[in-house]
This record gives sequence, C-alpha cells and structure tokens, in this order.
Amino acid sequence: MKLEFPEDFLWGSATASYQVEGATDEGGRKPSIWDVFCSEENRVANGDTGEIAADQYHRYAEDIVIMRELGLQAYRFSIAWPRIIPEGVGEVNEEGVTYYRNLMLALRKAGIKVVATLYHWDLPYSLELRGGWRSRDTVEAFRTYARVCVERFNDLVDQWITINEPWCISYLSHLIGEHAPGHQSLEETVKVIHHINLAHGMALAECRTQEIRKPVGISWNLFVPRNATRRSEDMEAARKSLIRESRVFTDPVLHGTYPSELGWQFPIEPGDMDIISQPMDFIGVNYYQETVLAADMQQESGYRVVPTWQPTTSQNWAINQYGLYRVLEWIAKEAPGIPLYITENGCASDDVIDPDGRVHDRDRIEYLIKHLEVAKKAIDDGIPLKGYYQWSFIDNFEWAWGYEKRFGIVYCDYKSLQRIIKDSGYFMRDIISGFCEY
Ligand code: IFM
Repeated sequence: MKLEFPEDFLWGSATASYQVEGATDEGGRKPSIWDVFCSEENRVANGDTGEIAADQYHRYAEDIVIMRELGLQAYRFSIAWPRIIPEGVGEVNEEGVTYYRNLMLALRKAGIKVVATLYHWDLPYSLELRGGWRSRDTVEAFRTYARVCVERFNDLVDQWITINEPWCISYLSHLIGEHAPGHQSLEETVKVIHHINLAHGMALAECRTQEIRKPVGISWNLFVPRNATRRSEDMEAARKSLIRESRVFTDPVLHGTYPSELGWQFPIEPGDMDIISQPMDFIGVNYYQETVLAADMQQESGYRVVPTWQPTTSQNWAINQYGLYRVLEWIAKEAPGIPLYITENGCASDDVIDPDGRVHDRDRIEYLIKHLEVAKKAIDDGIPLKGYYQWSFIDNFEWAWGYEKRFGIVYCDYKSLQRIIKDSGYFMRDIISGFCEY
C-alpha cells in the first residue's frame, strides 16, 4: 500500500511551550497557572513539572536539525504569554521576544514554516489571581498580548493559530478540574467558554491589522460523538453532547450565535458576537479519539462515555480513525469552503530504547497509518484538508499525566536530554518525501 497526498499538502509536527521549553524561570519568564498547578498536591502524576521538560528553550537549534533531517515542512509551537508579558499585563519582556524571534529565524533558515499558536494554556499566574479566564479583563489582556505578538512576529510567522482547544480551557480546566486551574464549576465554565471565544475573535482582529496578512485560524478538539445504541435516548445524548461540547465553540465563530437550547447565560456584551464571528482563513482540527455516549440522567450533562471494543493507546484512548473522518466531514459541512488542517494527531505509547539504541515504536506507526489513510480518503472525497501536524515532535510534559506518557516521534531521555529519532520519525520522513510503501 502506498499513501499519496497532493504535492502542496503541508506536513508538520507540533508542540506547546509549557510542554517542551523548560527554563521556566529564565529569560524573564514569570509563573503561569501550570507552574502553580504542578506545585499543588495530587494535581500531576509523580509531582512532575515543566521546569525542564524537553529543554527546547536551550536546544531548539538541535531540534531544528532533526526537523530538517525528517523533512518536516512546518513546525507548530506556541508562544508562552508569561515570556512575552510576564505579569499578563504591562511591560513587554524583550528577552522573551528575542527568544521567539531567534527560534522563528532559525526555522525559516532551515526552510521550515513557522506556525505559531498564541495560547496553549500557560496563562500568566498573576492574571489567574485576578479571575483568570472567568474574568473579561483577561480577554482584554489577551488582546494586548496578541497585539504585541503580531507586531513583533508577524513578519516571521507563516500561519497564526489563536487558541488551542477551547474545550480543554473551559471544560477540562473549569468543570472536570483535571487541568489548571483545576476548578469544578459549570457557572465558571460558561463564562470561560464565552471569554475564550471572544479572545479568539480579538486575536484574529489583531492579526488583520497588519499590512501583510498571514493566515489565521483556531485549533478545535471537536467531539462528534457516536450514540452507543439506537435507543432514542442514546441518540439524543449524542446530539446533546455535540451541541454542548462542539457547537458551543463552532456556532458562535462560524455562525455568530450560541446554540439556544443550552439555556446558558453567556456574559455577552454588545458587539461580542461580531468580534467572535469574523471570517477565518482556516480551521485546525485536533483529533485523538472518538467518544461513544449513552444517556445517563444521573449526570448533569445527561450522558456518559461508555467503553468500546477498539484497541487503546497507552493512555487508554480508543483508537478509531473513522472518528477523524466523521469530525472532518462534520466541520467541512459546518464551514463550507474553509481550508482544514489537522493541527494535532498522534498517540502515547510505551516507548523504550532497545538494545540497538533505537526506539521501535511500531504501534505509533500503525496509529499514524490508520489516521493518514482516513485523511487521504477525506481529501479524495472533496474535503478541503490542506495539511497534517503530527503530535508531537518530541516527548514532553503531558499535562496531568506528567512525563508518564510519550507522544513524540523523537524520544527525549529526560535525564540526559538526549534526543533519539524513533522509527515513527523515519516513517513521517518517508510519508513526507512521498516514498512510503507499507
Ligand atoms: O498534549 C496535548 C496537547 O497539549 C493538546 N492536545 C492533546 C495533546 C495530547 O493529550
């Protein structure tokens, strides 16, 4: 079998600042909510922190050499707000600006496109103390931060991504409580949803102020769930979940309204919906697994996730590439004509260094093959899929799972910080070069 993609299909790999950079108290950076969350008891596996992570802050040059070796055409990373405006508002930290300009210049010199995400969860802690994303002031602060980034980096950036995974910032962090700041309140979650949607719109508007406009989009982790059975209550559960966990983000951005049946009081002010619904240049889809739902009236949501038969990754996430197809198909209908990118896809596996000094991560290769086959089918079926960013470039701090879960196509030895290209890295090289027969 040979996987052939269009000539102009963009191939990249992705990371995020807190997950790979380390150097948390260097270069003028101040704490983010994740530094504080990691210091709290029982928040992160083994008490791990992002203090060192993959040390990309000091080793980005080495990483770029590897990216080149693998033929990656684009690198998606995030800019850490606490490096650029360490207190969230106020003074700009020139050292932080220099760090990212150097990274971007090095990528460009290596012929690798620069794809910068403005917010991938490391909110400056001082803003959390003033209400975090529950407060509209944080949205205003984000607008200023986005303006600074656009002014300082737009010349070097190829694509902007405003926000990574609004669902995680709202539900996972403010309702489920698994991510920083670890709250469990529906009332807060409703506010955060609106503020994150608004922050996306404001950042997008900032990107539009430049004479040379770089493409801007958002990365959504969308749920297009399946109903466990054909019983009407399970079908209703899947429909409800689509509204509550996906449409609540996509409807305002794509159609300028919130789904009315939720009955939630979003803190909307005049003009907000126009800001949120400005046209985007592309949509980023992050996909890992599909959820299957059954009705459950014991839950506040009215449904629960049920087990499936599919094999799982080492994180216990069900491997189902057809779910990726369903998401792409759904969003392509919701946003006709808007180019799509898979901005994250990949899996955690129990990688080890074999006696030959290599990492033979066959299970990851199989995961990637399955999902790429489906991506190719989507293109063949007319879905405007333009690129694929594998998650992640290098093993890193996997949030509440700490360093237990490895997602990289490059292995990171957390003691020596040595990098080893895994077999999946060579697989990606072959896919990108167009010579991948399997
Ligand atoms: O590591 C995360 C990333 O930060 C956001 N998307 C999902 C990945 C895997 O859990």
